[in-house]
Amino acid sequence: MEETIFDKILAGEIPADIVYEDEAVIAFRDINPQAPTHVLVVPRTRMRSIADAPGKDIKTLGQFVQGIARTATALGLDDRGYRVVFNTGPDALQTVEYVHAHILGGRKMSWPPG
Ligand code: DGP
Repeated sequence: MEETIFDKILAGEIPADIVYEDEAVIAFRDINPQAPTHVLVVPRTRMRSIADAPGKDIKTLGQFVQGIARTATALGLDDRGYRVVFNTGPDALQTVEYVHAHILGGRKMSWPPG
């Protein structure tokens, strides 16, 4: 798989505003925020998108999901709530081919999403 911008952030080669990290994930603020709080959670184990999840081990996937929840807690979003988005493939406008969860919060969301 080709190296992505998130590989470089994980390797410390380019800077990011990191808000949470643990042994399994790193979380940093999106460069183009769509809400008052907009953070990307990236697992240290590479996947192209969430569509690769069936081929990954349960521990890696579980730690990824726990990392998303822990990041939201660290951001103080638990009381008001937040949205988690996995853009997957061209119809969903996925632009970075390294799986990432968007955490969006700090405002009332609308539904359906655009
Ligand atoms: P997606 O469409 O789901 O692939 O979203 C990728 C997100 O990554 C997009 O919201 C902008 C963000 N992004 C792209 N390049 C960088 C970067 O260099 N730094 C940070 N912090 N975010 C980035």
